[in-house]
Amino acid sequence: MDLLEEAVKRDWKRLPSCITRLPRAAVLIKEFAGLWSGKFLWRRALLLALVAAGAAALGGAALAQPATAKDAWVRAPAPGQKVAVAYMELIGQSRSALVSIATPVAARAELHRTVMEGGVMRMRPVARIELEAGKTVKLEPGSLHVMLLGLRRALKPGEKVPIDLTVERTDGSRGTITVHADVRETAAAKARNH
Ligand SMILES: [Cu+2]
Repeated sequence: MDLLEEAVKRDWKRLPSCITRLPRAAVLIKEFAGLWSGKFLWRRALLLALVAAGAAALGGAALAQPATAKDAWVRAPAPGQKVAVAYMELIGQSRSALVSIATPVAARAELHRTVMEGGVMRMRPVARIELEAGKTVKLEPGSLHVMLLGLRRALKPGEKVPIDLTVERTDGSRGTITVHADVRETAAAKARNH
């Protein structure tokens, strides 16, 4: 074992990953160099294959999202209105929770639930939406919804609005899913406008 490999084995656990990637990359380059030189060809090829398989497995784990979203749409706001409401279906892939929402078209986005209190419809903020593998949570009119507050521009029917959903896994790590919500004009809005 040469000095470089020894240094990698000794230090990689103690250093931030951005730094440890450098010596590991150096080892990879060295392995490639060895492969091309033809020395211990089969052993080096096997090592490279293992490194590639390991990297693919790690990459796959990092990319696997704990949830997916579909059928996202935004109710087209009336002209001049600074607030819009978005709906979608969340499908859990593993135990997790939707913890925050953001979109470039609004200053902020909040999770809300519409509730009836003393015969009056009110909206209450929701801190998080719990998800489970195979469970679908519907954000729909009269129930859970996403409130887009402080719209930065008009939203036109037919356009798509990106909405970033931050989902927290049980280990506390977070992933972001971006959905593209259709801006739809509802029947009521059409009647008002025409
Ligand atoms: Cu609301």
